[in-house]
This record gives sequence, C-alpha cells and structure tokens, in this order.
Amino acid sequence: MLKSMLHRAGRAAIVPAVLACGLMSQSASAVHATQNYTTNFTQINGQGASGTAMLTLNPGATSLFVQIMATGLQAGGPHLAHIHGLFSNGTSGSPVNSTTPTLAQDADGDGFIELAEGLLKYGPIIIDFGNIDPDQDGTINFSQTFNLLDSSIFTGGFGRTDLLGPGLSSLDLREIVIHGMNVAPGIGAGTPGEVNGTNGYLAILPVLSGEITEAVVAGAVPEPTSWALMILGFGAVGTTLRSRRRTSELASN
Ligand SMILES: [Ca+2]
Ligand SMILES: [Ca+2]
Ligand SMILES: [Ca+2]
Ligand SMILES: [Cu+2]
Repeated sequence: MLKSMLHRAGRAAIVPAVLACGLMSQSASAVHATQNYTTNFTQINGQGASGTAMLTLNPGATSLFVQIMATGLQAGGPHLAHIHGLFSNGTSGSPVNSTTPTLAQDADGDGFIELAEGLLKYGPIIIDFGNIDPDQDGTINFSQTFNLLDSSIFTGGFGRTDLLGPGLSSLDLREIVIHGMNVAPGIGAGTPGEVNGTNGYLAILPVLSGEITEAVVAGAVPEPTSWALMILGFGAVGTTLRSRRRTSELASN
C-alpha cells in the first residue's frame, strides 16, 4: 500500500519535470522560464521522520506547484505545514535566507526547538498549506497548485514579492516547515512555549524543516554561449573531415 503510494507520487513528479524541459526550450531568459526547486527535509526535535518536497514556479512566476512527500511522522494528529520566510528585520523588510534551526535556538533549554525559537531562523509563515496529513497516519503525500496572483493564499499580510523577492526569482531563500508531534508530559515544565510540561500532541511543534534550493534540470536547454561553443565544435569536426578526405584523395593519387 505504502509502496504503491510512493510509486504513484514518483510518477507524478516526472510530469512537471518533463513539462519544465519543454517550456525551457521555448524561453531563453531564466526569469521567464519554469523554475524547479527541491527540499530535503532535516528532522528537528528528533522523531525519525524524513521527506522531500518539489516546487515548480511557472514562467512569469504566477503559479506555484508544491509537492511534499514525507514518512515517519507521528500518527494520530494533524501535520500543519507552511512556507516560512525570514526578512532583513526578522518579520519585515527585504527577503533574506531562511535556514533550518538547530538546538542552538533552544533558548529555554527544554531540549526542543519550539515554534517561536525556530522562527528566528526561518521567519514567519508566508503561505499556509493547512493540515497536509488529513488521514493522520504520519505519511504525507501532498500536492497543490497555488495562484500567486491571489492575495488570499498568503498569510500575515505577506504577498508574492515577500515569497519570491522583488525580482520574483528568490524562492530559494524560503523554507518549508512541517509541524506536529507528541511530547511526554512533564518535559519542559515551567518553561515558555508549547513544550511547557503539559504537552501531549503538540500540533505547532516543528518536526521537519527544509531549505528550498533551486534544482538543476537534467537535459535543460544550453545557454547561448554553450550553443556558440557547440556550433564551433561542429565546424571543427567538419573541417577535420574535409582535410582528412583531402589527405586520402592525395594519397590515392
Ligand atoms: Ca525550547
Ligand atoms: Ca497521510
Ligand atoms: Ca518550552
Ligand atoms: Cu510552519
């Protein structure tokens, strides 16, 4: 069952990649071409979960396709996921690189990187995916396309240039964070944040964090300079063949 789900997800991932190659061949400028991004999630708050995400931004950056696959999350509760983004003044200003938090962010020393502690590294929520594990089995196979011209998809008063940067090409500054896990009662008693001793299933506690990085598409159309080099190369092959023919003609005479 799980295997066939992963298989299906894998095949679905191929389709946008193929489309991307097709679109790139029609467009010379990178800004107007399809841009592909990936994420390998890092587990935070040690739970044994892992996963990947793939994002595709259409030419013109008006539509964002997001696919998230993950396994090993805690079953029995929702898994909220978001695109987070850091800014030059923390929650405002120009977009700056969001990173995956580490235990260095555990300011209250309860052993967990809590929501507010992690925000200092990956910033506030820009797009809310909601609960990406509706059957709450701890396995995620989520995909959705977002219309980036629809302001209602953004949270916290953010918009398209907060997500993508002023040049609409900086999605690689953003982070996907998945939340929700169980913490035994008693841990972190007397500390602030969601891990405060009461505990149980903490829906907002971050569990997987992934820095979005630009993907290199295999078989992408060469840059104009590469074309020029290739044409020069063909020319050289032609010259070699011609001179070789001439040499053999001379030899046979
Ligand atoms: Ca903490
Ligand atoms: Ca599921
Ligand atoms: Ca705490
Ligand atoms: Cu989040």
